[in-house]
Amino acid sequence: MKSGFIGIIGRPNVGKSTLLNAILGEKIAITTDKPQTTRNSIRGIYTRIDEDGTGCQLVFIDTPGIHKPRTKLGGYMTEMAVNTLKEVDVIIFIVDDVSGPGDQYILELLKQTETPVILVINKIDKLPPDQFRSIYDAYDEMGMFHKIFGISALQGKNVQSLVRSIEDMVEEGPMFFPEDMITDHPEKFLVSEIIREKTLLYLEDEIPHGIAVDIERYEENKNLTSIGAVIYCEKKSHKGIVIGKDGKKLKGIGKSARMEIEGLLGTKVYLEIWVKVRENWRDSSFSMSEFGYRKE
Ligand SMILES: Nc1nc2c(ncn2[C@@H]2O[C@H](COP(=O)(O)OP(=O)(O)OP(=O)(O)O)[C@@H](O)[C@H]2O)c(=O)[nH]1
Ligand SMILES: [Mg+2]
Repeated sequence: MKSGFIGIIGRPNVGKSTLLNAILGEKIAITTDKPQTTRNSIRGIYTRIDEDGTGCQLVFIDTPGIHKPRTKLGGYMTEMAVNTLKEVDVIIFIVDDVSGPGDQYILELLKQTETPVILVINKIDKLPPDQFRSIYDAYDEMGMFHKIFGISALQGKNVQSLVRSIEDMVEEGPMFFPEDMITDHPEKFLVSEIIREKTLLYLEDEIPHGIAVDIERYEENKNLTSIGAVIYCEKKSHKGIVIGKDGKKLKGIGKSARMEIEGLLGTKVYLEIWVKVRENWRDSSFSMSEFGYRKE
C-alpha cells in the first residue's frame, strides 16, 4: 500500500476546489465564480484498491486561495494555506489563464520548500493553444517543477493522469482512513458550506466576503433532518439584499440548499434560515472562532 498527503494551493479562483471534486468524483468542496470561496482546509480522500489488495490512498488538502489579507479572516485563510505546505508529501500549485502578483508570492514560498511540486495549468478548455504554450514555457524555464500538467478541472480533462502521476510519487505507507471515506469533515460542516455556496451564488460582488453561516440546530431523525441555520452578514444593508424583495432571494437560497443537502444526507430536509447582522465579524477573533474559523 502506498499513501500520502497532497496540498492543493494557488491564488483565489484558479479552480482548486473544482479540482478536488473532480479527483474524488463527488462534490465535497464548494465552488463559486467569486474569489476567496474556500476558507478552511478541505480534506478529500482518494482510495484505490486493486484486486490483489494493494493500492494507494491519497489525502488531498484543498486550501483557501493565497492572497494579500485585508482582514483577520483573510490572514487566517492565507495562513491555513501556507501551513499546509509544511505538512504534505506533494504540492500541487495551480495557475490559470490570468497571472497575478499572488503567483509570484507563491513561487517564492515554493522555492523555500524541499517538497516536490507539480504545476497544474487549469482551465485549458478556455485557453487558446498558443497562450497555453507560453504559460507552460514560462513555468518550465524556472526548472523547479517535478511535472507540469495542463488540465480542465471543470471538464475532468487530464485529471486521471495527474492522479496517476501523484500515485507514482508517494511512498509505501499505511491507510489513514477507511476505504469508503471521502472526507473526514462532519456532515454538519458540509451542510453549512452548501448554504454558504448558495448564498454566494445568489449575491453580487462585495457582499459575499462578509457572509458566514452558522448551524444552530441539527436534528437527525430516520427520514428527516431538521436544520436551523443563520446567515450572518456584516451590514444592515446587506441583510436586506440577502433576503431580497418579498424574501425571494432567501427563498431561492433555501430551496437550492435544501435540495443539495437532501442529496448529501439521503433524507428529507427541513431547513429554516435566518439572516442576522454581525458587524465587522471578519476582524473579530471571537466571531471567527464561533463560525468555525479557528486553528484545529
Ligand atoms: N472554464 C473553466 N472554469 C473552471 C475550471 N475549473 C474551475 N473553473 C471555474 O473557476 C471558478 C473558481 O473555481 P473554484 O474551484 O471555486 O476555485 P478555487 O481556486 O477553489 O477558489 P477559492 O476557493 O476562492 O480560492 C468557478 O467558477 C469554476 O467553475 C476549468 O477547468 N475551466
Ligand atoms: Mg476553493
